[in-house]
Amino acid sequence: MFINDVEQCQWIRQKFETPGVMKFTNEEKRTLLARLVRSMRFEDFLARKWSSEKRFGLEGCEVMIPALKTIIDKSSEMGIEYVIMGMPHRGRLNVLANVIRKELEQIFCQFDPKLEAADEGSGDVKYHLGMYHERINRATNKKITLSLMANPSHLEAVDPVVQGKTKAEQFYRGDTAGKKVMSILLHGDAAFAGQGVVYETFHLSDLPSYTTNGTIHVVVNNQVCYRRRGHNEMDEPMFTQPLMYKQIHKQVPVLKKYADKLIADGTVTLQEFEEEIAKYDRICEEAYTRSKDNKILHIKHWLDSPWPGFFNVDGEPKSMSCPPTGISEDLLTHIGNVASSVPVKDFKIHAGLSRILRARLEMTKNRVVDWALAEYMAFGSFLKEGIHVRLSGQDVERGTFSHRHHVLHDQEVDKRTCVPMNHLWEQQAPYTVCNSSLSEYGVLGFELGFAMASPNALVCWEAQFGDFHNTAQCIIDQFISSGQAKWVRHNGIVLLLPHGMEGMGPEHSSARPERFLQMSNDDSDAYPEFSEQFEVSQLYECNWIVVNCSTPANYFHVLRRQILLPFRKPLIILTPKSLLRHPEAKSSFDEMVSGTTFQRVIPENGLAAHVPHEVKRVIFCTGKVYYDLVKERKNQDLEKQVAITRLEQISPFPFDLLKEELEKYPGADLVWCQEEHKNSGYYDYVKPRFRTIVNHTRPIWYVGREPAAAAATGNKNTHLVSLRRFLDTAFNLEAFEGKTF
Ligand SMILES: Cc1ncc(C[n+]2csc(CCOP(=O)(O)OP(=O)(O)O)c2C)c(N)n1
Repeated sequence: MFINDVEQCQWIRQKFETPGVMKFTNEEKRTLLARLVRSMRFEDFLARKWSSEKRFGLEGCEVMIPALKTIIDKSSEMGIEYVIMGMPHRGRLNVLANVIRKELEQIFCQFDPKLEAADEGSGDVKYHLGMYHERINRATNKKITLSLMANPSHLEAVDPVVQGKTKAEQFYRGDTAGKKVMSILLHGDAAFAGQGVVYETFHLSDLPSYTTNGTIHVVVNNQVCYRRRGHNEMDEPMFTQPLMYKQIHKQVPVLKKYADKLIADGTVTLQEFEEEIAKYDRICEEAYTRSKDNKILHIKHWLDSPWPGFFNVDGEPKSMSCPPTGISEDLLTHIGNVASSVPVKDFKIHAGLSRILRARLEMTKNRVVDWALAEYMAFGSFLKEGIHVRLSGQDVERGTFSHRHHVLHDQEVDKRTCVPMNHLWEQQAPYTVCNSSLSEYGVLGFELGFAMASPNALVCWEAQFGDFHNTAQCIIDQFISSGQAKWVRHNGIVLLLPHGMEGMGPEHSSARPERFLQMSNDDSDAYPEFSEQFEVSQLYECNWIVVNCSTPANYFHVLRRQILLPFRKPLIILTPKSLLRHPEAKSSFDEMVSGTTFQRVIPENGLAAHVPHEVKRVIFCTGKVYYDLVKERKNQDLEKQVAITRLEQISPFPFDLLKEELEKYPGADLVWCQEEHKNSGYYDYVKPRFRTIVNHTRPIWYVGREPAAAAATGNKNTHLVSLRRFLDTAFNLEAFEGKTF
C-alpha cells in the first residue's frame, strides 16, 4: 500500500499496528464466534437445501459478516442512525440475512421455483434486490436503520447511487458532517481495480455538494481470502486453476479454526459451540418451513427506499390526476424580479451579467420569459412550496451556454458568491446548484441516488451536451429506464440533455433521443382506450417520460408537472441550445399563469387551422426544427396549405391528441419532419404509432436527413446544405405524389 500522507500513515500505524490492538475480551470473542456461526451455517444451509441453485456464497470470506457487524456496532456507538450499503452479489444473501436481518423465510421463498410474481413489474434475481430495515442495534440498544440498495449485475454501478442517497439523507437531516448517516460500499477486488466508476465516485468525495464525509470501503480481496467454490456454485474452478484449488480444498474453514482456538484457550466449550450451531440451524429450518406458505412474491417487500406518506397503504398513488401547473401572476413577477437582481449589498457583478439581468427585468415587466427565466420560475415556485431543488452537472451554475447564471460572482472579492434563488422568500426550501466533476457515469448515478431519498424534491442532472450522456449509459439502462420494473422503486430524476443539429459537429449535436424512445415501454401497435384519465394513467404506466419542448412556457410546465404528479417517473428533457436566445422562442405570462398547463401537443393554430379542409399537408415535428419550418412556410407563402403541429411529449405518445389533429385534416398528407438523420431522432418511434392511429390507412412520410453513422456532420456547409434540402422537401407538395407506402 502506498500512502502519501504522513497523517494517514500514522493513523494506520496507531489503529492497526499498535501491539495488542486486536485483543478481544472473552465476551467479544464469543460474539465473534456466534457471528461466524451464522455466516457459515447460513451458506451451508442454502447449499444443503438448494444444491443446484446459484447463490454467490461467501465461502472463503465468511469473516465479512462479523466485520460488517462490528463496523455497524461501532458506528451506532458513535451516533450513526442510518447506514446505507451497496454491494455485489457475492455474500449478498448472507448480508441480508445476518446484517440487515431480512426475515429468513423471505429469502428462502425466493428459491422456490413455483413462487408466482405479484403484478408489480418484471422483477429481478434474488441477489440484486434491496432492503430497508429499522431495528435496534443489540450492541448499543440504539435504533439504527439499514438500507441495502438494489443493484444490477454491473459491478460497482451502485457505488455513486449509494453516495447520492447518503448525501440526500444527510442533507435532509442537516447532518453536515456525516455524523448520523453513513455509507458502506463492498467491492470485489477485480471490480474495484478495474471499473472506472469506482474512481469517478472517489473523486466526488472532496466536492462540497457531493461529499458524504467519508465512506467505509470493504474490499473482499481474493488475494487475501479466497473463493472456496469459484465464481458461483455451478462453477468448477479446477478447470482453470487446478493447483490453487488443490490448496484451497485443503484449507480448514475459518469457523473451525476459530472455534478450535477458543475451545483450546477455554473461552468456550465444545458443547457451547455445538449448541450455538444447533440453535442457528433450527432457526433456519423453522424459517424454511414457514417459507413454504409464501405463494406470491412481492417485490415491494424488498424496497430499499420507502417514501412514507407519499403513496396510500397499498403502495398506490393517492390519486390519478394532476392539477394545472400554472402559478399566479404575482409569483411569476416576484421570481422574475429576484432573478433580475443582486440580493446582497456591495456585490459587484460583471458588466456583461448586468446586461443579462437588465434584460430579465425587462422581460418580467413585459410579462414574457425566455428559457432561462422559465426555468427560474419553475424552480422558484417549488422552493416556495417547500420542495428542495437540486441542479447538478458540469458547469450548470453558469449554464454551458452561459444563459443561466444561478451563481453570481463578486468581481472584486475572490470566491464571494451569491445565489439569488436562495433569496426568494424568508421561508423557503433550499436551492442547490452545483458544478460537478467531469463525470457522467458517477455524477448521474449520484443524482439518481439523491432523488431516491425523497419524492418531495426536484433533482435535475444536466449533461454538458446531451451527446455525453452515453458515458453514463449503464445508469440510464440499468437504473433509470428499468429501475421501477425491477425494484418497484419510483424515481423522479430529471435529465436535461442539450440537443439540436446546429452544425456544431458530431459530438455536440445529439442527445440520441432514439435510444430513450427505443427503451420506452408504451406499445406502438396497441390502440389505446381514451378514458378521462388517459393522460395521467399513460404516464403512470410508462417507464419514463421523454419530452422536447418548443416553448419556454412548456418547459416550465413540464418541470412543474414532475412534482405535481401523484407518482414519480424519470423525465428526459431534450433541451435547446440556439433556442435559448431565439427571439421567437419566448412565452407570455399568459401561458404560465394559474389554470394553464403542460401541452403534450401544440396544434397548428394559424391560418391552416381555420381552413382544415383545404390543407394539403400536415407536418408533425418536435423541438427546434419547428422554428425553421415556420420560417420556411412563410417564405414560401404556404400558410394556408400546410399545417405544422408540434409534439412536445414524445413518449408516452399522445395518441389521443394526435388522433384529433389527424382527423381535423382529412385531405392532407401526413409528414414527420425532423432535423436528425433518419436512423436517429424520433422517426422510428413515431411512425408505427401514427400508423396505429390511422389504422394503417394513411402513410406518414419521412422528411429529414438521410441515415448516417455519425450523429452529425463536422462540416458547416454540409450541415446547411442538408438543412436546405429537407426544408425543400417539407414544402414540396408534390414530393410524395405517386409514391407507395
Ligand atoms: C461491469 C461488469 N462487468 C463484468 C461482469 C461479469 N462478472 C461478474 S462477477 C465477475 C468477477 C468479479 O470479480 P471480483 O470483483 O474479484 O469479485 P469476486 O466475485 O471474485 O469476489 C465478473 C467479471 C459484471 N457483473 N459487471
